[in-house]
Amino acid sequence: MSHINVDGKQLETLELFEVEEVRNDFPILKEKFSGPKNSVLPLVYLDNAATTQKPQQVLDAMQYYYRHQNANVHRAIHKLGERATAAYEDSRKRISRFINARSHREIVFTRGTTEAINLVAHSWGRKLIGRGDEILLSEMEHHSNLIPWQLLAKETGAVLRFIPFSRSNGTLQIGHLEEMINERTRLISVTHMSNVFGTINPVRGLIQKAHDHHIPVMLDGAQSVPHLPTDVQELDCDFLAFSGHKMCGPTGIGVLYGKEKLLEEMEPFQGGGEMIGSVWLDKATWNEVPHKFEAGTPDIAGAIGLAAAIDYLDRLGMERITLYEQKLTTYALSKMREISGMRIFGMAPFRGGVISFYLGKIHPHDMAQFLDSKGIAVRAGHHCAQPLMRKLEIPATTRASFYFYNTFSEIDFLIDNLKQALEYFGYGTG
Ligand code: 7TS
Repeated sequence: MSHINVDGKQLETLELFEVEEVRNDFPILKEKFSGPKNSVLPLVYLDNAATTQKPQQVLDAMQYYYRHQNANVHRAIHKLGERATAAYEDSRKRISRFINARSHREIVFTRGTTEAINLVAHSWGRKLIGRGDEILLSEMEHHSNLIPWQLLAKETGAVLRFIPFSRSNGTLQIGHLEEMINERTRLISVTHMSNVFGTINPVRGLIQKAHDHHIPVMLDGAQSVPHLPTDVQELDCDFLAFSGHKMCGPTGIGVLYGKEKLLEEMEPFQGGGEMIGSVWLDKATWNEVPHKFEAGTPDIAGAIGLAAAIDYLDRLGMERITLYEQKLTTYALSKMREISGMRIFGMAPFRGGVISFYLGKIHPHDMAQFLDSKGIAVRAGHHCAQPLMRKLEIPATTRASFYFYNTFSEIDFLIDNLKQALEYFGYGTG
């Protein structure tokens, strides 16, 4: 029996799912493109860190909502409104169970990870952060977990400090944590999994250490929640942000998990309908959490679609998904390393299925375009992590990122075409 290891936790090997059966649930994976000389190119979708594809079950759930339940939530005194409200609030409960929150009141619907982090920076930060206070981030953050804090720092006079990463393998240099924490540290906000390196950061230890100093921790779970079993009580994180579209759900919906006590202390994010208790011309009181943070008509169909996605992932099993992706990634890494001139950025011992690379002197954009001409969708660029790229002294990488519906033969096809790219751009394979 083999084992996988996520952040130091052993997961038993489980019987895996049939990937071809899984693929049948995703209509878009059957898309084809026209290639040169009237050839037909099947889609090989390896851009899952950007967004994932949607199974029929999610599409059906959203269509069912619009066909049978559509009304505004929380307001109507009619049967359709009751249906919509029940479906929306039931989605919140299912999401709450998925990450093992203590209560569904700890689940705030947002537009995505970006909005969830902005919400905390705004509502928690502007209330609790003052001049000279310190917020600890890491050097490997997506801009989503950097710019909101820069804006807060500019406004309040707070100071941002950064846990460094190792240039050699893309791991967080967590040993620096103790010396970086001081009596002015108010919050640590780090990514659970890097969208460039694939590194799974050792957040359990980080959270424990932070809590020893009574410092709350926010996790950017955009890349981790879709791929790893997530238990917020076990992690004991104070906030967690994630996006529906990176886990088979629709775009436009995401989640901020926050410990209820912290959410209670925070000011609202946006003002408008639904988030109020009572309103006078010159003042207002606020609704209870989580509604205090959900001003205006929410993305009802999005929440329902996300809950359907979560049901889908649950049925496959998050541990199975992690295990399958680890096997796929280990295979891809071993094959890629055999290609001469291959530089892979991020070789952490605990990593997910995101592989950033540079092959020979082929510019990442040229590489992505070449692969696209073969039907392979990858991403090239700075991946919204410019400070990380600056530290590596590169402008961009090509990035292949996997999900549970990718196959070993797709990896073989990628490897084959990486070798062909070397020939095509005149570098040979030797
Ligand atoms: N944090 C991380 C670690 C991410 O990878 C992303 C999106 C975000 C935050 C923002 O998520 P959003 O849903 O609010 O946009 N990452 C990527 C990517 O790597 N390529 O496209 C989007």
